[in-house]
This record gives sequence, C-alpha cells and structure tokens, in this order.
Amino acid sequence: MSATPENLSGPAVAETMLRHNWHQAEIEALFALPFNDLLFRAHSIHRDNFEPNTVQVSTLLSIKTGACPEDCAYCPQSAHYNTGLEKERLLDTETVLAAAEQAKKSGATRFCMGAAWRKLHDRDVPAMSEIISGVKAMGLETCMTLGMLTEGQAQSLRESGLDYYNHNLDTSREYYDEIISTRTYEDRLETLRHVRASGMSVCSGGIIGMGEGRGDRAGLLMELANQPEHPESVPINLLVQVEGTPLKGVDELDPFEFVRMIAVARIIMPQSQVRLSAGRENMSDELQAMCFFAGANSIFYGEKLLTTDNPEAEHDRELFRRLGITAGNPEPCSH
Ligand code: SAM
Ligand code: DTB
Ligand code: SF4
Repeated sequence: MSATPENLSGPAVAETMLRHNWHQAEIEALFALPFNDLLFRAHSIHRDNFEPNTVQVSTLLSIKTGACPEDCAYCPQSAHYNTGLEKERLLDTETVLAAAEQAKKSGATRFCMGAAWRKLHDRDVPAMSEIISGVKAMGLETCMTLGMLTEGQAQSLRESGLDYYNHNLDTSREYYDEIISTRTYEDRLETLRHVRASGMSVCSGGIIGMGEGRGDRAGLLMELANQPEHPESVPINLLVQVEGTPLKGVDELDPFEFVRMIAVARIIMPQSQVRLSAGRENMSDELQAMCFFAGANSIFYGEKLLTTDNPEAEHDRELFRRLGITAGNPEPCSH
C-alpha cells in the first residue's frame, strides 16, 4: 500500500494517547524515519493537540550570575572554567521586577529567572517569594531555575505562586558522566519529583550538540517521556559553545538532527510545550521555521538568554509575521 496522507495520519491519531513506557529502540526508530515521514507524523500530532500557529514566548533573566560550584561542561557560569564572565550577586527585587515589566511590554507571557546555584538555600527562599509575587502581580506566568530543591522548598515556591520550575536532565543517563561530575542523574530526578509533588508545572529538557550520539538524544527523550507525567514544558537547547568551557570546539550538530529531535519530542510528548530553546542565534530563519513545523511551540524571546545572546526581539516579531505565527499560550486541545 502506498503512503497517503490518510493512512499516514492513522498512527498520528493513535499516538496522541499519552504513553509513559517508551523503549529506546522505538524512539531510535522514530529518529531513523525518512525526514519527510518524521516531519509529517510530528506535524499531524502537533495539529491534533495544539493550535499550530501559536507559539508561547518566555523571557529569561539571570538573577544571580556566575561562580557556580558545579562543573557542567557546557556552562559559562561554572566556577571550574575561565570564561571571562562578570560574576554578579543576587539581583535586588526592584531590578528583577523592572526587567519583568519590560519583558511584559515587549510581549512575553512568561518570565523565567535563573540562578547559577547548585541548589537553593533556605535563606534565599524569602527573596524568591517576594520576586515571584511581584512578577505574578504583573499578570505574567512565572518560572524559576535555581538548581536542586528539597520537597519543602518546592512547596514554598509553589505557595508563593511559582507556576513552572525548570530543571533539565540535560542528556541521557549514559552520557551524563561525560558532562557533569558534581551531581548525579538521580539528584536531578529527585528534584523533578519534588517539583511535581508540589503541584507546580515541570519544565525539563536538555541540550544536544554536546558530542553525544543519536542513542543519547533518544535516551534523553525516553527519560522525559517515561516520567509518571510528561513535563508540561520541554526545552530543547542546542549547545551554545562558549570559549573557556570544555565543550568549546566540539563537532557541530547536523541541523536536520536538531529538527528530528524536536519532531520526536513532539511525537512522544504530544501535549507538552516543546521549546526551541538556546542556540537560535546560530540558526537560520528557515531552520527555525522547520522546527515550528516539526512541533516546537515555545521560544525564549529577548536579546539575552542567561549570559549569551539570543536573536533581537524585533527579528523574532518579524519572523512570526512572515510565518503567520501568533505569540500566545498554546493550550493542548482535543478536537
Ligand atoms: N544552575 C541551575 C541548574 O543548572 O539547574 C539553573 C541554571 S542553568 C544555566 C539552566 C540550564 O541552562 C542548564 O540545565 C542547561 O540545560 C542550560 N544551559 C546552560 N549553558 C548552556 C549552553 N552553553 N548551551 C545550551 N544550554 C545551556
Ligand atoms: C533552558 O533549558 N535553557 C535556558 C533556561 N532553561 C534556563 C538557559 C539557556 C542558557 C544558555 C547559556 C547562557 O546564556 O548562559
Ligand atoms: Fe551551575 Fe547550572 Fe551552569 Fe551547571 S548549568 S554550572 S548548575 S549554573
């Protein structure tokens, strides 16, 4: 039987059922599909679950920069590497709120705040709560990424109104030791369990282009999809290579492989927001358009990520206009 749009969309519909028992081989088989078949399948699932021309926009702010005790091999903020980064103490609440106000004016709907910490200390919880209430009062969704959390800390952040907590698995279980030695995969999973138990939405994904193989990319997605609930938000970062980090100079990823990663994430986590995250500064408009077709429906918006550059906001507004994309909150829908 030849493949027609009708019989190709069959499995797409069946796959909108949420599964948490993916096998590595099944995910690798998706990666290995001919590119057009993979994209058609991912896009069909995307349409079954979301309004396909709506993309969520989040703006990032580093609220505490540099001097991090962890040794993540990709990260410009690790104290283990000399990247020439200007360290900063925790920003005061007014400075953070002024940046959030600016992000809202530019059209962001979520404000994500990151700290170069290994873990949150209890002494910093009151400051985080004050920031969260202030940002929420502006009508923005709130997200933080502050390192590892205890169960109690996750509950306190939730009670202060934090909507999302970002904590990435970063890579596969097998490749993890090549990238970080100062905390374990299990540490990360534990924080994710605390976030989930608190009732906050989970934002968890990883980075590709770190010299890993396709099996590791499949393994990362398998870990995410096989959590008891899929993360509501799945950031897929393309490594931003920073001078001074051990991963500077690693072989560049084939851009089509990045699109495949987005497509497979969309297929196996059909109702999650999949974020085309760090690395857009090095992507053409055409590559980004392909990622939106493959199922990406969230981006970071604004000139800076945490410490590295992101496309100009004006460029992104123009890109959305050229593609007929509207910035907004793409809630999962069923037809
Ligand atoms: N320190 C906290 C932590 O690691 O959980 C929060 C901040 S950390 C910078 C947040 C995430 O940014 C990391 O988990 C990683 O996935 C991503 N990231 C850091 N440096 C990156 C880079 N050079 N390229 C792409 N993503 C990066
Ligand atoms: C995520 O997955 N990517 C963002 C956010 N979560 C915190 C961070 C990207 C950081 C890129 C390197 C930098 O700007 O320092
Ligand atoms: Fe620290 Fe986070 Fe960077 Fe790792 S990714 S070095 S934990 S700031």
